[in-house]
Parts: sequence; structure tokens; C-alpha cells
Amino acid sequence: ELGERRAKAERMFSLMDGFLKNDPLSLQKDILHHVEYTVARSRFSFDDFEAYQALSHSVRDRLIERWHDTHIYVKRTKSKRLYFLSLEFLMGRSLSNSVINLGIQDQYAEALSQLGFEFEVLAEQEGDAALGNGGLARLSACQMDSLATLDYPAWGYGLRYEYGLFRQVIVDGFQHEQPDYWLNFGNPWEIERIHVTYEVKFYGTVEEVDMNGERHKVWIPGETVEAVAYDNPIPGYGTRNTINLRLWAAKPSNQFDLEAYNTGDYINSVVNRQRAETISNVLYPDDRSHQGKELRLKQQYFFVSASLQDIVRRFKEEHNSFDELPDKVALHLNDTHPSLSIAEIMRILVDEEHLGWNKAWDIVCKIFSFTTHTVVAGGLEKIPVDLLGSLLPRHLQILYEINFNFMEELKKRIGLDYNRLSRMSIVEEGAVKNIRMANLAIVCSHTVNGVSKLHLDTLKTRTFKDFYELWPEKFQYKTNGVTQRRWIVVSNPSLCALISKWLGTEAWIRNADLLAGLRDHVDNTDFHQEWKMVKKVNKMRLAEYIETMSGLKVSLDAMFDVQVKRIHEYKRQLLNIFGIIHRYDCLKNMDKNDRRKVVPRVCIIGGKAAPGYEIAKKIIKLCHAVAEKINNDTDIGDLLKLVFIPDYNVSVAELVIPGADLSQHLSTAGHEASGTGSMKFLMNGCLLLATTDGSTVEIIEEIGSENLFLFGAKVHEVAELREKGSTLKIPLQFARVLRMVRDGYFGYEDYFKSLCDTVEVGNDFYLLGHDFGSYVEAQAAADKAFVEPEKWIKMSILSVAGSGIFSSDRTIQEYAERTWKIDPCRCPL
Ligand code: GLS
Repeated sequence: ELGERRAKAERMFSLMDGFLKNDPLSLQKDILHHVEYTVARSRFSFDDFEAYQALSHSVRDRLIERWHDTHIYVKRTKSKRLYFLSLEFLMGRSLSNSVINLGIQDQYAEALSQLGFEFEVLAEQEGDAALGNGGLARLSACQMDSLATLDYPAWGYGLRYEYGLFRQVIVDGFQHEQPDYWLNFGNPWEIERIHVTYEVKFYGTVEEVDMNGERHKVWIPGETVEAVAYDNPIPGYGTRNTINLRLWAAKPSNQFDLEAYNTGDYINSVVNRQRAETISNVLYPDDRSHQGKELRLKQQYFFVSASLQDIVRRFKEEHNSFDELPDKVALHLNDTHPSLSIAEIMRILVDEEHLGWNKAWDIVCKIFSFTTHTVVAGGLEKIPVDLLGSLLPRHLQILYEINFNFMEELKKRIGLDYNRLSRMSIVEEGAVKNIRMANLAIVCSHTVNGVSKLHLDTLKTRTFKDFYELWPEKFQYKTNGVTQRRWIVVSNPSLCALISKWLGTEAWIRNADLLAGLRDHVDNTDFHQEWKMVKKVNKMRLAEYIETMSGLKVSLDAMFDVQVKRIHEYKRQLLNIFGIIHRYDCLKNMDKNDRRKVVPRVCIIGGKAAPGYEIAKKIIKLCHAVAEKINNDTDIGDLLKLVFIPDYNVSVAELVIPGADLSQHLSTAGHEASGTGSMKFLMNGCLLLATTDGSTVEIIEEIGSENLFLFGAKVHEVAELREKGSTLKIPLQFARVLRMVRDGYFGYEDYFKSLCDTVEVGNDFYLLGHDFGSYVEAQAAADKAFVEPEKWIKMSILSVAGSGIFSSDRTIQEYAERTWKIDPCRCPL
């Protein structure tokens, strides 16, 4: 029988002409084929967008080929798999990244040019897949790239939101949110799997029934929704391995048909069915608080239930006993958002597979690991018990049972310390009872990870102190990283070529540690010249973008000073804007001679504010109001410009980051768990101006404090400074800037009043006043370094040379070896 199957497979393979060919001629044929038969345009007349569509389908074919081979190989080798559960993935565009990872970029460029198209122009046709908010979501995307590149047998699971993160539109300086219906023009990067569907159930009641003489709990659900899989192949670089990111979409379940038939109310029942689809409709646009919304809870469970059904089905196909689960499956909780997985897998094992509770719990505790991305305990996710009980009645019982057992065990360990017991309980008592998702994740996970060294310290000493003292061995940190494929190779081709030339190899694209070799050339003047040229090319690209977007012409001689990230009080964009006002004020009061010595600056700020975050929205407006004043002041001219880049997203980042000279990371020390933007700037040879927060602490260790501009209170000083309250000394310059804003120097004085109040002495939680003095000094140091190009370039080279450790390849390898215990599984050619 085996022989017969093999013969059949070989015949099919030869019918298909073997593997797809990647020479430019075959690629041209392939693209034209897709123009005619996929896009359904005539091959004699198609525009850039249609060419992009055909091109992506041709790339997709190649991805699918490798993706199939990877699956078959992993299945055959029975390797232990990692399932990475995340409610957010910020993938951005796929085309350039895919052809680069597949290693056929040049062939495609040639094929297209022979057809009369330019690859770069077509790449611009693609929209961003923005299925996530900010750092956490982009980190997931970088980690998928590394998992594929390092040949790990891994799957990502998430939700296929129809509306990604809102589009930010600025009208008269105010942020407006517009829906991002990103699937408008189709999405060639996904594969709809109409046969991979699962029923997800909600509401209803729990009953006890007798089964073989034992009492069993049975959940009788009240609503059923269907989850349909959409697969997104993720190619590794320099390997055939292509892994899967499976995203779920909600569809109405067929079960409703019967009901419609019975009641006769056909139209209404169709309308009701349609409502099911809303579950996966829209991404929640707040990157921090998700408290108490039913739809959000539905999304979480929908995603968890579909993913676990899929994982358990696959496991059962290949194995006979759940005893093998911990050896074959690692489940990773990317933040607390997927923590309901714990209750769901217990429900599956106990209620459906009829394992005893203790046995099931024993298995479950060996498969989960957890990464928290939060610093402050107040930011941790909670779900009201009433809400959870009505939506998922059986899960609430399970959570109570997990908590009861945990509390019993805890009493044995720590005695009757009721305060501590109540702090550690999974159930928070109070006027509104809540389930504490982080406590649940910690209790059940074998490893709890922070995202930087400093973050782990905070977790141990503050956020999860009680748990750390109970289980110190569970707590680890894996410093975040970003993929050099996306953040250098795709987004900065000139720097990529320069690095490869001077290192004499492209091996750094798979092994970022090799970037350290650039140190050997740090004094070479030829190298310096080429380095300078690369930065200039990228600044030109950025300047062009600024001009098309805002009409503002900026000087390439100016220092491009960038702060791009979500708008948050703790990230202190306000400090940046106050610094700009101060700079403007100084310029205005300077005589002509002194002005000649000033380093011209183009200050660039970008980022989205959560729609309900009033103060953040006021910060955006203030930025525009200040820009309006400064940019129209002919007396100041090119000495100072301020630009707000609207709708900051992954593809805008790819353009902005390579073009920056200086980038700002201003979070009040102790508030940024890690920060990953800084790593992308570092890789692009942009100098950092930063507080000693999050991963910056480790960046300092790698490149030396003399190679960046540091300022601000240290983590250990913050609490004491806050206690000083209104007795804290504030520099006069700060008071003056605050006064200018308050008095309406930039207009809108009533509107800015509440914003000013947040930084008034005694109320200044994020310590802007305190840090302002040292911030201005750090800015002055940056100016001073900028007028010594040799020095600046050296610092820039040393930044890139020290960035290797901040590759997500390093992060993923640490997770694989220390936490997930998975081995690479490299698909043979
Ligand atoms: C975040 C943190 O705020 C960032 O510091 C961190 O770099 C990122 C990835 O670990 O996670 N947490 C969060 O909720 N959003 C983030 O960006």
C-alpha cells in the first residue's frame, strides 16, 4: 500500500513539473498567469495595483510550497511544537519581507523590470496588516519571523480582525479615528481554510449528570458560533522552513437554521446569525486597559477555544495518551489575554476527555509559560466574575476550583496570613468580584517571564512580589528583541548592503552577533564616508515623505530628531514638546551671532492615542499648535521645525527609523517594561536620547553610556521624588514653558488647561518638571556631538555594532532552550 501511495505521489509531483522555479523567466510567466487567471485582468493591460496582486499571488505560491513541506516534515519527525497564543500581531506589509526571506528578491526585481514594472513601486501598493496596537503586537510579529528563521516547529494563533487598529486622521490638529477595513482589496497573504472550523460555545447552564456511576458536570451552552481558520505562512530567512500563523474569524453557526425554520421568523433569525460575526470584527484600540467589556471577553474565549480545539485535535491524531502532552506541546501565553486557555484546557481534559482533576492539573501545569508585558499592578487585566459567570458558566466553576486548591496549598506554605492570601487569590473580593488573569497565569505556568532585566526586578520586588517569594524559580527574564530582517534588510537596504560589504558576509542576517565586527572599522574614514552617504539617502527618503504628507520642506543638514510610539503620559511626549518650546524660546531670545552656532533641528513626532484617552489626544493637539507657530515663524526658518507624522504604523516606521539621526525614549524610569522601538533605531545607526528605563539599561551595557545621551531620575529615585510632591524643586525654564502653554501662547488655552494641570508642581506624577533640567542638558550634549561628524558617526557605528544582542533571534533562542524546551526541526531541501 505504501508503495502505491508513493508511486501516486511521484506521478503527481512530475505532473506538476516538480517544485516551482525561481528564475526570472519562470517568475514572469507566473506573474502573467496570475494577472490573467487570479486577478482576472487581461495580460495586455493591468495597472500597478493589479500587478501587485498578481505578484503577491506568485510569491504566495512559493510560500505555500514551503509551508506544506514544513508541516509534513514536522509531523513526520513528531517534534515537540510551540503554540504561541497572542491576541495581537502587528505584521505590517508582507511582500518585501517574503521575497527577501525566500531569497528571490533579485529574481523578482529582474522579472518585473522585464515586464515594465518596478518592484519598489508595487510594494508600495500593499496596505498594512495592523492587527495589534503597539510594541507588544509588533514583538509577536518579530518573534514569528525568528521562530521560522531558527527552524523551530511553532504555530502562532490569533484573531483575524476585520477592522485593524484605527486609521489616525488629523483634522485641525485633532486626532480622529477612522475604521481600518483592511480586507477591502483582498488579502493574498492568507489562505482561507473552509474545512478547518470549530464550534465555540457561550452562555447557558451547567448540569450534573450520572455517567457510569460517577457525577459529571455538563455545560449546556446557549449560543454557538463557528470559528474558521485563516492561515498566514511565515517564511524563515535562509531556510526552507515556513511556519503558520493561524487566525480565527467568526461565522454564524449552522445550528441556527433549525431554529429559524421552527419559529418561522426567517428574516430576524438571519439578522441574528449575522451578529455572531461581530466577535472578530474589531481590534480593541487601547493598548493597556481592557476592563470589563463583554465583547472583549467573547473575543478572548473565542480565540482560546478555537485554538485549543485545533491543538488538541492535532495532538490526538498523533498520540494516544495525554500523558505525552507536556513532551509534545508547549503553550505560550503572550500576556494575560489568552489566560482563559487554562480553564478551557482543564474543561476539555476533565469534562470531555474524562481525566481526573488532579491528573489533568498536573499535565496542564507542565505545558504553560507566560510573558507579562506590564509594569504596574494597576494595569493588570481583571474580569468581573458576574460577566464571566454568565458568558462561561462552566469556566467560572473551574476557576473557582483552581483557586480553592491553590489557596489550600498556599495556606500550608505560608500559614494564615490573610492579607497575603487575599492578594494572591485568583478571585479578587470586593464590591465587584474579579478574576485576576495574571494570578491565574502565574499559578498555572511553569515559567513567568519579564521582557527586560529591569522589568524582572520590578516584577520581583513590586508587581508580583508575593508570587516571587513563593516560587522564585518560576521567574525569569528574556529581553525583547526585534528582527534585523524587517528592521535592517527590508527597511534600510542601503545600510544592509554597506554592512555586508564591510563585514564581507551576509551571515549577520541570520546571526546578528556578527554585527560586532563593525567595531573593527570604527576608525576607517572610507567607511565613515559610506556610512554618512547611507544616512543621507535615508534622510532624503524621509524628507520627501514629510513634504508629500505635510507640504513642509525640511533641510537635510538639520538633525532629524524622532519620537514615534503610542502616545502615553508615561512615555512623556509632553516632555519632548516642552523641550521644543524651550528651544524655540531660546532661539527667539538669541542674537544673530549666537543663532549661527545653533544646530538646526527637524523634530518629528508620531503615534496614536487610544480613542478614549483625553490627555493623550490633547498632547497631539498641543504638538500641532506648537508646530503651527514655529513652522510659520520666518525669523526662525530652518533652525527649528516640528512635524507630526499622522497614522504612524509599521510601514511608516520602516521609512522613519532609517532616516533618524536621534531618537527619543523618554518614559519615566520604571514605567516602560522594555521598549522595542529603541532597538530598531539602534540597528539603524540612530543615536538614542533616553532615560535609564526598560531595555535601555541593557543597551547601555552593550554600547557604553558614552554612546548615547542619558538623562532623568533613576528607577530607585522615583518613589522618593514623588513623595516630595509640591516641595520638589522644578527648574525655572520648565515653569516658563508651562506658563506659555497655560497663557495661550499657542492658542486653545481652555483646552490645554487640564493637560497643564497634569504636570503642575505637586501633581506631576511622571516627573516632567524634575527631569526637565537634565533633559535639556542631554539635548545640548546631542547638539554638541552633532557638530563633530566624526564623533557622531563613530557613535552611530558603535550603536549598530552593539545591537546584535537585541535581535529577536536571541530572544527566541532563549525561550526555546530555557522555557519551551523545543528543538529546531529544519526541513530538508
Ligand atoms: C508593552 C510594553 O509597554 C513595552 O514596554 C514592551 O516593549 C512591549 C513588548 O514587551 O509590551 N506592554 C504593552 O501592553 N504594550 C507594550 O508595548
